Amino acid sequence: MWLPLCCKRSQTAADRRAPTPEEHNDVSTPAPVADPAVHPAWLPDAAFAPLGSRRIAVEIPARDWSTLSAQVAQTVRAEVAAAVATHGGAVVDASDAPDVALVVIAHNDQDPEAFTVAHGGGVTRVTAADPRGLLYGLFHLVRLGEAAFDGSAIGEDVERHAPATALRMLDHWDNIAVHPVMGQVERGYSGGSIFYRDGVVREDLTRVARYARLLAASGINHVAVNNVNVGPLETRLLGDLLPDVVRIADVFRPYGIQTHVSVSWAAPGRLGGLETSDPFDAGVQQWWADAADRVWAAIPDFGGFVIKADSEGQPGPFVYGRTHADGANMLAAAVAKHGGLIHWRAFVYNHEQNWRDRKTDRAKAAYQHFAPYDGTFAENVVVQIKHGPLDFQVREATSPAIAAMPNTRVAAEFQVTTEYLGHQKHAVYLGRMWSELLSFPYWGEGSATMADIATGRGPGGRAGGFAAVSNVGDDVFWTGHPFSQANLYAWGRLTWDPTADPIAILDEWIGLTFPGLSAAGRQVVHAILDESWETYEMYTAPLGVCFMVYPHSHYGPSPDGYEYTPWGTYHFADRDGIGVDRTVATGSGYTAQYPAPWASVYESLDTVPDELVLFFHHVPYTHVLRSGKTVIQHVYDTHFEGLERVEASIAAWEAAAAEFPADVAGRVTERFAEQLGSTTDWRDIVNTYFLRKSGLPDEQGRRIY
Ligand code: GCV
Repeated sequence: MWLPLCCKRSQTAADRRAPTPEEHNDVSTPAPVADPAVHPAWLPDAAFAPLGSRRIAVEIPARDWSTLSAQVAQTVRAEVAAAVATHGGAVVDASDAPDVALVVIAHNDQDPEAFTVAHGGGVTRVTAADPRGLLYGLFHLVRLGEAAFDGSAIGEDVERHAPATALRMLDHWDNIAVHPVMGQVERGYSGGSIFYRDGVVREDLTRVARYARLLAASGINHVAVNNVNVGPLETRLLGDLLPDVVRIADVFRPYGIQTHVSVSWAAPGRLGGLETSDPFDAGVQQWWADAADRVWAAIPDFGGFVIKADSEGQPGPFVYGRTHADGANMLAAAVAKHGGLIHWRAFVYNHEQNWRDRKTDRAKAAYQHFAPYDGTFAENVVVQIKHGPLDFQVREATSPAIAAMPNTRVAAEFQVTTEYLGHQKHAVYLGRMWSELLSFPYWGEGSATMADIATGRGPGGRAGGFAAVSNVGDDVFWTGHPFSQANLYAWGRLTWDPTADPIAILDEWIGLTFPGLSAAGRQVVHAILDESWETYEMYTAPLGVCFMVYPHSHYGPSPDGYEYTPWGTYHFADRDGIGVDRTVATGSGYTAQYPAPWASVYESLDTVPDELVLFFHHVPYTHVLRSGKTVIQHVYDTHFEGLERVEASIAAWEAAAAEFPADVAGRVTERFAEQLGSTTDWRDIVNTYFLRKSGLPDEQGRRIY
C-alpha cells in the first residue's frame, strides 16, 4: 500500500507548490507498504498483478500543471513503480517496447478526468489530457485485470471514458469532539473516525491516505470531512484548526480529491464574536469573505462549504426572516472569487411537529422551501437534495424537489452508511436501489432521470452532481461488515457512470476484493448481496411505510416508534387500515408536487405502484394490490420470506466461509448471527403488530404472536 509522502507530516507552503519538471520525473516515492492491520478492500496487491507484471511506460510532459494535477502525476508514477516492483514488471521508456503506455497528450478533451484506452500491436495504451484522467485510466486497467492486456476487454478502436459529472462526492458525518449521543461519527457503524479522535484531528493520517486511494480507484473526487451538524469545536475548522484541514487536504490531493468542510451558520458569532448571522448584514458578509480568503489562501484547491441550515436544530437564515436563497447566495458570494462551491442542503423540515396535526406533511417540505426559489440561486450554489422526500428509507418515493428546479444546480444526495438499512450489521447491497432511483424518469418513460438532472442532462442543463454520506470508519474492514465495502465501491462507480449495471459493479467488487476466490465462492457472495436490498425491504417496513424503527438509533423494529413523536413521520395504522394519504383529493396534497404523469399515477390507487402504496394512500388491510394479494397477506408473506432468504444466505455462507480469509470469515459470521436475530425480531414484531391491529389471520396459518 503506497503512502503519499504528505501524510507523514504537515506540509509547508513550499511543499505545496507544483513540482518542478525534474520532480515530475521523480519515481523515488516509496513503494506501497501493505499493512496487515487494515483490510485492502478492492485494492489488494493481487489486483495489481496483471498490470505490475508488464513493461510500462509513463509519459507525462512537464507542464505548468496545477498542484493537484502535478501531485496526481506523481501518484501515477508511484503506483506504477510500486506495482512493477511487487509483480516483476518494469518501468520502461516509450521507445523500449512497452506492453502498456500511460500517456498524457495534448488533447481536445475538455474533461481533465477523461481518458481513452485502446489495444493494438501488443500494447495497451491509455491517454488523457491531464494526469487526473491518467490516474482513472490506470485504475481502469487494474479493474479489468488480464483482460486489459490480451485484447479481450480493450480493442483497437479508441474508447473514451469520462465521468458523468465533475462532482462525485462523499460527505462525512464525523465529529471532532465525541458527541454525547451521536459519538465520533454520526450514523457511523464502522468504529471511530479516520480523521478525528477524542477531540482532535489525528496526528497520523495514514488511514486517510489509504482511503483516498480507494476512493480514487472507485471514482470519487470530492470529500467533505466533517459532520453537517457542526458543533463549536468543528466550527473552528475555519479558524485555529484550519491547519488541520490543510493536512487532510494534502493527503487527499495526490489522488485527485478536493476537500470540503461543513460550516455552521452560527460561525460569525462563534468565531468572530458577531451578534448576528443575518446574510444581509455587511459585517456578516465580510466575515464570511475573510473566512473564505483564509481557507483558500491555505488550500488553493479547496472545494467549498457544505451547509445544513434551519434543519434539525442547526441555525440558519430563517431567524432573520431571510430565505435559503438569501443565505446560500451570501456564502456563494464569499467563495466565488476562489472558484468555491456552496453545497446547500435541502433537508429542511419541521421536526417539532405535533403528531395530532394531520395537515403538515414532512414529505412536502423540501419542495416547499426550495422550489419557489428556483433560478435565484447563484451559479456556484449546489442545492443538495436527498433522493427521497423523507430520509433515506428503504423504500420511499423519489424527491419531487429534484425535478422542480431546472434553473438551479441540483445534487442528488444518498446515504452509503446504512442508517435505516441495518447499520452494516445486516448484509445489504445498495447498488440496485441507487440504480433504480438514479434512473427514475421524472417526466415519464424515456424522459430525463434523476441522474440526468444531477449531471446537467435534464431540463435547464445545470449540473450539481452526486453526494452521499460515507460509511467508513477506523474499523479494520473500513465498513464494519466487510460486505458493506461493496456499497462504498458501488457509490463511486455509479457517480462515474450512473447508468452502469449495479450487479456488474457488485461482481467487479467481489473479483477485486477476494482475488483468490473460486467461482463458487464468488457466486456465494453474489447471491448473498444481489437482491439483499429487496430482502431487507421484505422483512422491515412494508409497501412504502417509513420509519418503523426505534427512534434515535434507527435500528430494529418499532412499528409505532415515530408515530407519536414530533418528527413528523406517521403511518396512521388503526384497526381498519394503514398508510399516509398524500393525495390531492383527500390527503396532504403531496402528489401534486410531481410532474405528469407521476402526479396522477401516484394519486390513484389504480395506478400507484404496489411498493409505494402505503407511502401515498391510506388503505384497508384488505385492499387488493396489483399483485393480487391483500395488503395484510403481502405483509405476512414478505416477512416470512424475508427471514427465509436471510436463512438461505446464512446457509450458503456457512458452506463457503472456509474459503475466505479467517478475519473476513469471522466478521461476516458474527454479523450474520446478529442479522438473524434482528430479522427474526422484525418478522415477528411487524407481523404481530399487523395481526393485532387488523385481527386478520395469515392465510397460511403460520405462527404469529
Ligand atoms: C446529520 C437524519 C439523521 C441525522 C442527520 C440528518 C441529516 O435525520 O438521522 O443524524 O444529521 O438526517 O441528513 O442532516
